Amino acid sequence: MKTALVTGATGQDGFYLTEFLLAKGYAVHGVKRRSSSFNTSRVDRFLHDAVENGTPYYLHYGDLTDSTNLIRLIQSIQPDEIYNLAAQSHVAVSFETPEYTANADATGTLRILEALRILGLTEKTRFYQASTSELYGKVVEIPQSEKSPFYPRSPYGVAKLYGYWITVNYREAYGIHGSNGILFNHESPHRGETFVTRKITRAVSSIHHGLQDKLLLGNLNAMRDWGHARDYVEGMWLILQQEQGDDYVLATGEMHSVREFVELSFRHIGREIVWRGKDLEEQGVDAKTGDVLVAVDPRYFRPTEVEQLVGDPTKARTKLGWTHSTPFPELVREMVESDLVEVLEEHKRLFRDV
Ligand code: NDP
Ligand code: GDR
Repeated sequence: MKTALVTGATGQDGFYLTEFLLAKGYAVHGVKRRSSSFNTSRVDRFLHDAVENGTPYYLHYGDLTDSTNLIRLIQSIQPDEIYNLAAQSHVAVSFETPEYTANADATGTLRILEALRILGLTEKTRFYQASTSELYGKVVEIPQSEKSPFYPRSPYGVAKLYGYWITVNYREAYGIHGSNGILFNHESPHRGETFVTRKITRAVSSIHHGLQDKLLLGNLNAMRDWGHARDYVEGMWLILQQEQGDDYVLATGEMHSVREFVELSFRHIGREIVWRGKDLEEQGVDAKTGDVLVAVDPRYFRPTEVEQLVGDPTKARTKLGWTHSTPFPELVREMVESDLVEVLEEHKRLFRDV
């Protein structure tokens, strides 16, 4: 049985990757950080299965900012594969907490790689780094491939740039089987609620149930290459199954705007959006009733924005045999349908005890 260590186990990708690796017969050790309230809702089902059915799933306290903890964990687990998914992953928040973001996302990556060196695991353990399309930032070529130049536009992007290069450096300097997955945006019903896609699908669902009037957003014109997280975790695993460590773009090759995501989400609840006004005054209005359903709020603008990203996944397709399998409209539909149920359940839970 192979053993995998997954940092960021409680996040969106941590959930899908754990599900995938358990199905492949791995023993999975997740790392969760300490939090004052519960942060394991995505992985509770694995914990339950571990107790009830003996599923080889283990959750450990840990933090990417604590090297002693990482060394101890890696020493006791002796993993065959490490997937470093942990990060302060919110681009807008990284402008507010730049030093912490660098500590977790940049130095955190170094801490794991150093742990492998200190523990003499450079030959045994394969390492996956969660790199990102945010590395391209201010885009100079479209679509972006493994060969496109990087120009990060946020403290998050800059921290991840370090994570990318330190992984390449440890591969070249110490022969570690280290790889970067340069993943373009991937979403799902398990996406964090403050990323734009989930914020939209939750708001659309709340509006449908009469629990919210309108949705406030920042840059409606930003364009992203959005895929489904379930497809992308398979790519992560394939990357670590290759003979040599290497760097791969995982993307759909299609680009859509935030505006399109909004329109499509509202269409699922039978409401057609028309756009009125310009810039800060812009509003999305219900075509039939004239109700304002979307408004622009400058609080959600970023000091420096990444306007458009679209990836070229040719290398992943030809070398890994990887492709995404969820078309954009299907992704939006799945997220809206899931939130239509979840938002209502949350609301009922909230008012049940009052
Ligand atoms: P999430 O934000 O959903 O998950 C991040 C995880 O990291 C959470 O489990 C979080 O814990 C944990 N974490 C945060 N800080 C620390 C820390 N200091 N020590 C230990 N754990 C920490 O992100 P995703 O699942 O969406 O993304 C996974 C990785 O992939 C991230 O590194 C992200 O930057 C990167 N990425 C994501 C893309 C995407 O579109 N989703 C695209 C490209 C890259 P907690 O649950 O307590 O918050
Ligand atoms: P991103 O994702 O920054 O691409 O990073 P996010 O969903 O936060 O933003 C996408 C685009 O939408 C615009 N936007 C808004 N974004 C948010 N969060 N909230 C809003 O109200 C809003 N209005 C417009 C943003 O300006 C942006 O252009 C994600 C994260 O998962 C990273 O960790 C990962 O590395 C990249 O994707 C690839």
